[in-house]
Amino acid sequence: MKIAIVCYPTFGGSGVVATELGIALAERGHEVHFVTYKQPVRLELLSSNIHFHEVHVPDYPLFRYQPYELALSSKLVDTIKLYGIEVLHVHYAIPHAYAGYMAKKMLEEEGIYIPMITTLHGTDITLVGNHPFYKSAVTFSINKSDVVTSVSADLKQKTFDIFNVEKDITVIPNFIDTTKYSSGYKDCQRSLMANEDERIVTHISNFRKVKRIPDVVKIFDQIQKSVPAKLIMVGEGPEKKNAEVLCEKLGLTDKVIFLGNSNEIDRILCFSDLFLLPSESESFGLAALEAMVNKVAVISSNTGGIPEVNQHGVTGFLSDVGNVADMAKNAIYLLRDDSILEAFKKNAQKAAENFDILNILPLYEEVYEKAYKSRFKNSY
Ligand code: GMT
Repeated sequence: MKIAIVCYPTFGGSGVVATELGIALAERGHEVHFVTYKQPVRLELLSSNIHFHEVHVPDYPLFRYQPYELALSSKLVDTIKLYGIEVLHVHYAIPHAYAGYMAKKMLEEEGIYIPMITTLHGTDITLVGNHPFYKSAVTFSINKSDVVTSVSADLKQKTFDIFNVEKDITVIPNFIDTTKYSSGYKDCQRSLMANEDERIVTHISNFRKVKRIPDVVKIFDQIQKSVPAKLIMVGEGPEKKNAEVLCEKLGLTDKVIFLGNSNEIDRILCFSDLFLLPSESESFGLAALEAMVNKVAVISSNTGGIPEVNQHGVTGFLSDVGNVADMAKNAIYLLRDDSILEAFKKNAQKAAENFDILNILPLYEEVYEKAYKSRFKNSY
């Protein structure tokens, strides 16, 4: 099929999922066209059936806000016509579903029907989309999508709770390509990060408030009082500075390494023992799944879709949001004992296999087929 994918090209989970999905679809013989304002970070190689179309928003002094939705919907119309695109898949409702719907209606004027699949990722529903300034437009664009998918059962329920949604929502969990990890790094070069007697604890995120970054530091502070350890913080975002200040205040500066954004997540996870994800809300927790497939146990909050990924007492532990003491206690339990830690790490890797791309990709293909067939029903 010829598929256009709209996503955020940055380090966020929704962009990562959209990019990995596009790459996997192309490997299965589909023709994939990414339409976004920058080449997606994980899209390193373009090939004959992966295309990238950049959306330009020219600066014009009259505008206080540059109209990205307008530029995106125009670019979609042009791309869909030029390449004979058969389905449009937008990731993250705001503003992609809105712009996608405008493109769809413009094309209808020319007798072209393009089905639109909207995948909800989390903050587009729970945080941003929920805001009264956006809510009507988000509700409208969800209801006008031909197919709506969500990355967890919890997010599906939240969407029904928050919005007046008339459409059914298909849950398609996020995925991982386990074959990429099965061989693994032979030499993790863990000695670059920690001494032999130290455990390595890792956190990866965009350092937004929702990630509860101070909890990450406080949990680690408790851990290192009982078990020799280092904390590796990967990512960039508004909470990073405060985290650095907190580390200094707690006397942790020589035990915490801030690495910034990285394209070498697997290399970092390769030498990690434990992953911390104490988020306030999390529709799925792709970062936790990426840790698990790399054989890293997970200490997380029990919020949103995380319990659909991290299994309490099996792949790690879940605690109430903000319960730093409980998370630290569970982390110490795992890190103190080699055999317990190894068992949890193995379980984590095994559980990640349930989310193998080979199981999940056909679910998206099914949705595309269904949406594509709906053009007969909707043609005029
Ligand atoms: O976690 C973030 O802040 C980034 C955000 C995004 O939109 O890129 O991630 C959301 O989508 C990911 C992929 O589906 C999910 O794994 C994350 O749980 C979800 N984040 C939240 O719900 C806070």
